[in-house]
Amino acid sequence: MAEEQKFETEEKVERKQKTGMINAKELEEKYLRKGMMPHIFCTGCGIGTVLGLTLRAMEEIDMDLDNTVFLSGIGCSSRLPGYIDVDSLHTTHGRALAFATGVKITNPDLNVVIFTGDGDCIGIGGNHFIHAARRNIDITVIAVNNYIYGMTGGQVAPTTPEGDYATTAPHGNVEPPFDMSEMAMSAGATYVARWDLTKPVQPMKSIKEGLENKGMSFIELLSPCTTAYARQNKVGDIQEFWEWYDDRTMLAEEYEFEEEFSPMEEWEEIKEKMKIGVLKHEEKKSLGERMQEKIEEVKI
Ligand SMILES: Cc1ncc(C[n+]2csc(CCOP(=O)(O)OP(=O)(O)O)c2C)c(N)n1
Ligand code: SF4
Ligand SMILES: [Mg+2]
Repeated sequence: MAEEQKFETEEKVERKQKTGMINAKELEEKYLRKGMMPHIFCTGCGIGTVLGLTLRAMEEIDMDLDNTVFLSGIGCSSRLPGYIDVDSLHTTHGRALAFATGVKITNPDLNVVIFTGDGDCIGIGGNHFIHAARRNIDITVIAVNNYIYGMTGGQVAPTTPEGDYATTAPHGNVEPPFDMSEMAMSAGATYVARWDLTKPVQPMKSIKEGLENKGMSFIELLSPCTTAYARQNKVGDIQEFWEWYDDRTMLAEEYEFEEEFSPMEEWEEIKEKMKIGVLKHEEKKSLGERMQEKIEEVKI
């Protein structure tokens, strides 16, 4: 190895030991497929941030890339597996969890990770989502909630807040929105976290915990769609998006405190906010473990 190169490698190792971080260029070299740039995402879109956070989480746990598969359905967010240099399946709209179930059951040792959008996950894919959570299958679902169907130009999604605008709701959405994380928790997922992307470290930590959890992990990331959502809802720039998240979210512990102690009139306003944080983390047998036990039981 040339002296310069050797130095660079030692320097990288030392930096990683000190800070636990590798820089963006090193992440790109190690994890991204060559020839995929420029990417398809609009300026300011949060999906690239989701990718960066996922790669950092993978790096932190030294994920075995030869033993990992990424899956997705259809949507802007569902394009992500195409960028990562590991085996991947880009499936049909809403069906990534059905494919993932098959992959995990037939190859229990694989790390199975899904990128999905709010429309993909809880709209067309809602039924698969409920049953993957109910089974507590050992997969990690990273859901990009941008409150809209981004790829197809901005139609109402099941998560679109009431009153917000979309191409299919030009006078404001009249439907009550769906809470994906609440659904994941009540259906049986064992790790559930929700963060907006203004938080620099917490979402990465949750992706890491999700990857390590033995069971269904659901990480919902509130992500700006700077084109389809922002234009119709007059969110001018990324700064306004950050204020938007500040207005509409609250840390789970604070929310629970307010629920108990704030006067009724104040609570009426607060209760509409979305709780963010690690919302659930419990140990429960995964589908694979229960299947393995059954195999042992019926063995002659
Ligand atoms: C069966 C089927 N129905 C509809 C579509 C059209 N379609 C493609 S992406 C999409 C919505 C994606 O929204 P979301 O999952 O929120 O992803 P985003 O683009 O917002 O990241 C729709 C309706 C399709 N490809 N297949
Ligand atoms: S349409 Fe929205 S979600 Fe899709 S790439 Fe552009 S900003 Fe991102
Ligand atoms: Mg969406």
